[in-house]
Amino acid sequence: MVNLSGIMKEGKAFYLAYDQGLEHGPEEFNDRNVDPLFIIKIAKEGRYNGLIVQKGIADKYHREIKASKVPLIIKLNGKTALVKGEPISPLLCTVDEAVKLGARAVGYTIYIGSAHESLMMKDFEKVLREAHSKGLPVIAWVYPRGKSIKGKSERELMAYAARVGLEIDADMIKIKYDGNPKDLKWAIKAAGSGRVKLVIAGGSKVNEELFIKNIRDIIKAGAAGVAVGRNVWKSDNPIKLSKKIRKIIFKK
Ligand code: FBP
Repeated sequence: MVNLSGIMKEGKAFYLAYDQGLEHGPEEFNDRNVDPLFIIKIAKEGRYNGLIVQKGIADKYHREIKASKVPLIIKLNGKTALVKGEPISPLLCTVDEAVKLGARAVGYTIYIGSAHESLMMKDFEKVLREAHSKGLPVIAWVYPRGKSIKGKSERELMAYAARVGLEIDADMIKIKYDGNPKDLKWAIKAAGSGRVKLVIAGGSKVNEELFIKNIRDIIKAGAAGVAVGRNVWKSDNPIKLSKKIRKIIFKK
């Protein structure tokens, strides 16, 4: 098992995700949050213990990310939202490159259920082996997608995503929350009741009250933390909101 202390504090994870420029495109942004410097400032002032970006931002904003002292998590694969059909997320950055850019951990997406699932599983295995040989934790984004998941319940899919993370030996699993704390408790059990840390994605922007309620429920259910993006950097006051989330996660 690799050491997670570089990206966790007191066993908790509090990450700011900013790979949506690739995954969704600039339509997610406004004049303020289109600028990576604005995000780095939130990560620093909000005292996140991880900033998740693709290699391009890690490279072009290397100086500022380093100066912020926020641990860097590089997402190694990705795709745009423009291609339709069964999703596949190709590798865009190697573990070696991530290490050179100063990453403390790497992230990798697997779309379970996609017709291309096996290719992503195979790449994940290589990434895991390389990362572990360098003592670097691997966070698996496990998202059920594709035609084959139609008709399956959200509870079933969320627990399956969590279990896949345990089975493939991810150090941490990032999944989407279906909004039901009971289902999340089951997913946490499926992931070995804490043997693999579970972090939850924020999702598209919702009103702050609901967002905070979800974070409370998520932490109460036993998740290790959150990796949030849009709900924070689209907020009118991202630092204030970050402080609220921090308080729920760290209870201080
Ligand atoms: P958000 O908190 O903004 O949802 O970010 C979490 C995340 O996993 C990002 O890392 C990623 O860009 C995005 O969601 C992918 O979302 P989707 O696959 O649903 O388009």
